[in-house]
Amino acid sequence: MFDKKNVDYSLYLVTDSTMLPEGTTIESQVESGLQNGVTLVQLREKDIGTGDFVAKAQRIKKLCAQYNVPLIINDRVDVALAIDADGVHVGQDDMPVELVRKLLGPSKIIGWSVGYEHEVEKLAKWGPGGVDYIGIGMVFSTNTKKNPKKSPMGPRGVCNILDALQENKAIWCKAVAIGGLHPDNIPRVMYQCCSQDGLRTINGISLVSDIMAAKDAVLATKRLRSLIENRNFKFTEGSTKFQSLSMESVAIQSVVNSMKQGAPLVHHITNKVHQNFGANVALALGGSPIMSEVQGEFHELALIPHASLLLNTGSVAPLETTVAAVKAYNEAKRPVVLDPVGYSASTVRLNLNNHLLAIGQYVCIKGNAGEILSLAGLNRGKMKGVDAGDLTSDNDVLIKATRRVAYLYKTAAVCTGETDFVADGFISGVKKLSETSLMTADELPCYAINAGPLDIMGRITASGCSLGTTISTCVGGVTAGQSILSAVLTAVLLYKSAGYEAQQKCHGNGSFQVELIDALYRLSTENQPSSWKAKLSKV
Ligand code: 3NM
Ligand code: MG
Repeated sequence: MFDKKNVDYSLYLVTDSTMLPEGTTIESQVESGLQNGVTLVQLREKDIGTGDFVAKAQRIKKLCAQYNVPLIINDRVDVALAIDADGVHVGQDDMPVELVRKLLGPSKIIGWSVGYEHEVEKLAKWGPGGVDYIGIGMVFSTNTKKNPKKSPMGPRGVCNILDALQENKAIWCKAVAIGGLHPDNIPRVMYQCCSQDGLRTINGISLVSDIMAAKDAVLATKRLRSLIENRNFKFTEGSTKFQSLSMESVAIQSVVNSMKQGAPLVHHITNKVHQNFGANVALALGGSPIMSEVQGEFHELALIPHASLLLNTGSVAPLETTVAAVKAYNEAKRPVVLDPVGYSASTVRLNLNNHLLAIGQYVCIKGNAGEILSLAGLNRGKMKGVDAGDLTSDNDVLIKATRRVAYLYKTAAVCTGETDFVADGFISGVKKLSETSLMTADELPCYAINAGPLDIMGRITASGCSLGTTISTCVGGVTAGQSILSAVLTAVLLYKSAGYEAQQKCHGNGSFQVELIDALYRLSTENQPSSWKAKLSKV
């Protein structure tokens, strides 16, 4: 009998006999898993007679016992009792948890599938005598679960459930993530999924097909195990640590130098209004713009030294195209900047942006006040536009929202306005299961950048989008020893200072646009940040 307090949830294999490759059996796949680092097994067999289920369960139980790993039975309390399994996993529509507990007694493990925060409130009311762990899902889309009643929640959805566990003080309850988890996304899920108080991460990765459908389940499990042990999730080549603010001017000069020398390829997938202006902004900074929606060349482009991707969802490119681009740049460990234009202005945009946020890792997410507030979930339930207007005047709320976005997506979040705010979410990333970040969302370093009112910025089109171009060009240039965050701060300072200069010189909207490009060229070429008008301060 296992002491359920000591169960290791880190690599939780759920079985499925319908996907076994030729020459394998459920027993051989499970044993390959057990030999190479699976720490918990769930027998999940649909469409199988009770007799067969019991016989199979007995065989798997024997195997698990050899490796000292607990066995959980999916759904069937009777089967679990019959073979004296270590626990049962039930879904929302299965036998109620209170009854499962009554039948199993206090020492067995009960797992529950959870997809929504209100379900966490329920389990909190049952207390430690109810649910022992939850399977949070589905994280990504998967072919394994037939007719799913939920849609993929992404790492953000997992964060929301972890927050709910903390808010409801369900400290006893462990949590694993499930659904579409594979080596290409597991490190990112481990990195991103953390409650906003920094105290709770997932305790394990739960999966079916990556092992059950593997032609070589030994290799598949070894690979999974090493990802779980590996603490260093690296999603760009540049260091993500910001050195120190006292090095401000020197750090900025060095970022600008690298940008000029690196001549980054700045791959834009952006709205039509921005394409021409953005290309000119990139050129003024010494970058090399390319506006490509040709999926076939994404991998090649991402491998060019100093390439970066700017994704602007203003006029919506096909989802398949944008997803392929993010994956290509993430895979090449090259930076991706996301500008979620009109984030929640329509359901189509909301779904598109949320999908992109779920499938990728971004070095920077830049938005205006309305977008950042929506992303942070701080204007939820309020009417769009009108209320955002009220909230945007409150800097404390904007700072909170910027930090929250940075924390949730482990990114540099930029909120634009008369004062721009930049929050550093990189340091909040969790690199190991069950580890805590020890930093809350509200404690993240945050910076303010101001150059006085620049009303004219709002009177030319694509001025916000071109800050995205500037950020992408700066982060593309980052070399070893520099940080992504200092590149983002440099971009915001440079762009605002250029805006100030252009406003002084222009005669109206038309000449402002021309002067802005001139000023970006001049300021970046002279590279004297101490003379820039925009100033950086710590919030
Ligand atoms: N439960 P794979 S998703 C069994 O969301 C199961 O509750 C889910 O399979 C949930 O690792 C899922 O092959 C299937 O994607 C996971
Ligand atoms: Mg079920």
